[in-house]
Amino acid sequence: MKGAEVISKLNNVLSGEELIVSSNGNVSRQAFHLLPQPQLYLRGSMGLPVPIGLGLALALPGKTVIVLTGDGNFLMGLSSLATVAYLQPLNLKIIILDNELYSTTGGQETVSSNMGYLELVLGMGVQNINSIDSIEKEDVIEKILSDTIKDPGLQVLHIKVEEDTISLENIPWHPVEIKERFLKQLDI
Ligand SMILES: Cc1ncc(C[n+]2csc(CCOP(=O)(O)OP(=O)(O)O)c2C)c(N)n1
Ligand SMILES: [Mg+2]
Repeated sequence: MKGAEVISKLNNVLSGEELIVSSNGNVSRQAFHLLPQPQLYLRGSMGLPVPIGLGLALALPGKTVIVLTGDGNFLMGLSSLATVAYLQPLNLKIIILDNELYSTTGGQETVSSNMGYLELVLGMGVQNINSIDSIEKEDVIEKILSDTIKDPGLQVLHIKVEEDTISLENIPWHPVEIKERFLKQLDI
């Protein structure tokens, strides 16, 4: 399955109350077009979805925070996962869409094809890690996504996906507008 198809499946299992942080490039564009708006769509700021998701989860413990990240973004901000594991925010759910590429910038290879995500994330101290292939698990992926966001505690889901062939239109909002719209709906 392609990353956008996984995000569409995620849309089917959201309650609408979740806060979603998406990584820059295609993932944020897909989140913008395929999920309820507004969310925190990162633009330009590569590597930051996990630390920003961590901050949100700690600040708003009553909210479920979902981080949707490409593999390149996840790897760039990898050290923050150790902090996540140490702090164990119960309301944080991290979904890694791993196409083994920096697809947004032309499909250069990341180092993901050489990595064992399960062992890596476990070794960092996250107990609830699931690593799946979207093609093998196509029939049950919606259930796995649902479990990831609804099961109690810190959860990490690593999904191998196929490269997206359609690039969706860019987000029409400036980053400042994204922040303002996101904060406004938080009602704090
Ligand atoms: C520090 C930095 N380096 C490079 C870029 C350019 N850039 C934007 S998106 C992207 C690829 C992101 O890869 P990934 O998170 O795997 O998402 P994908 O494009 O594969 O969906 C890159 C290299 C950037 N925005 N910031
Ligand atoms: Mg990628």
